[in-house]
Amino acid sequence: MQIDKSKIEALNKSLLKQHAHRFNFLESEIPNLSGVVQKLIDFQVAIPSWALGTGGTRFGRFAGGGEPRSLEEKIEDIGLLHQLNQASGAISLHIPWDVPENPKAIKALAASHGLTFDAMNSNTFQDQPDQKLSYKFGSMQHTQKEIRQQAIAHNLEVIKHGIELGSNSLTVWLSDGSSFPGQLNFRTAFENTLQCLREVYAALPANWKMFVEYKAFEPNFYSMTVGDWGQSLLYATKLGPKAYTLVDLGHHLPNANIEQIVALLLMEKKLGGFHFNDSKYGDDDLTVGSIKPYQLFLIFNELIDGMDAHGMSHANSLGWMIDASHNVKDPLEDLLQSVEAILIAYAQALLVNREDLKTAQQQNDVVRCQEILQGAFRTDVRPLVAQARMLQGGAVDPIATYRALKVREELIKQRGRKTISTGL
Ligand code: AFD
Ligand code: MN
Ligand code: MN
Repeated sequence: MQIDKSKIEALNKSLLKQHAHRFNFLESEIPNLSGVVQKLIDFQVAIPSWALGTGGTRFGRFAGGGEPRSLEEKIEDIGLLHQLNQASGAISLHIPWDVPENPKAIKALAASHGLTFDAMNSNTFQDQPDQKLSYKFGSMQHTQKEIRQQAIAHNLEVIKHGIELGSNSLTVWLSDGSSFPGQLNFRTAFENTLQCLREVYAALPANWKMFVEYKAFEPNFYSMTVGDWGQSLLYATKLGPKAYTLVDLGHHLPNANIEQIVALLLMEKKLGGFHFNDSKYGDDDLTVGSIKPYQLFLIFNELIDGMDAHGMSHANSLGWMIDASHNVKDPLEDLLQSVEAILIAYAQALLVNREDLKTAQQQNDVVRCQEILQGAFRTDVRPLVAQARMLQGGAVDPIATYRALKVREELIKQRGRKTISTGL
């Protein structure tokens, strides 16, 4: 389904007076507001194809109803999000969960919804029914060469699908590691993995990037072969200029200073992309900004500082993606909230007066530094984000619009109540 544009406009109309009042107030307070709004318009966040169904835990899964049954329906769902928020203009595919059987048709369908293909994700953390060898003891780190070869071949396959769709990056997340001391020789595991990644790297088209995603623990609980940003950076550096580190917010040990990691990776020109989510304990994959919005703001503060220092485009030089999935909300409403949280944090960070901050830092005026950051963080920038959306034909209030138009009810009517979407 697609939403009738006039229905969005009609609902916008009823909110316009209040919105204008709030926006005008901000305009009177903040200089160069149109520059900020334009940056928000340009900023697009890719939606992962695996976040459109209700997630499960190892204890159970509760279907939400009307979930997409095919890649086509997933694209349709992201199209709906993009219609509402005008900021979800890309999809990130996971292979083999979402193999495009007819790439030309899939590409055309995505384009008809205004969507492009962001990073392709490979999967060597599960065994597929038709798979010859098992990844039970890892994939690229494996002691057996044939299994390492199978993992390489899979990644080459993923690149091939990506080329057909017009993607230009590959994200490799490995669940490789060990759950007990002594199980692995760390050095051999690293070297095997590096060798496999080198072969995949060699197959990247000239304009492609490879993102090496790290994770501190789970599914392995003693060691992960790409366990932290140091290890990822080591692989990326050894691989070459097309390899970068990918930061997934949920993949750190509790209380890690992610904003500092981001600052240093950017300094080294080795930050490739982001998986946004939020967490209280670990890889909880909760809605972006639902637990630690201040951390998200601080991350964006470093992102802007670092990207500006290198003259990088905020919109295009890094891969921006959501990687969240859980089991109690309507996935589409959840994704609307996540994108909104990202844009809010980005807008707040754009308001930081960098000259003033630099001066305060030089003078060791610690109190002033905090005032500057928190002054930006405590600004209610929601009217800015709404303005950017509205100028592009999106909804002033996407969730209210989604509910008023009964989108989920319509999807349930079309697809049924018990549909299950591929993914975790
Ligand atoms: C994992 C990682 C990785 C992977 C995804 C699969 O974050 O990005 O692709 O989940 O659902 O935890
Ligand atoms: Mn991730
Ligand atoms: Mn994760």
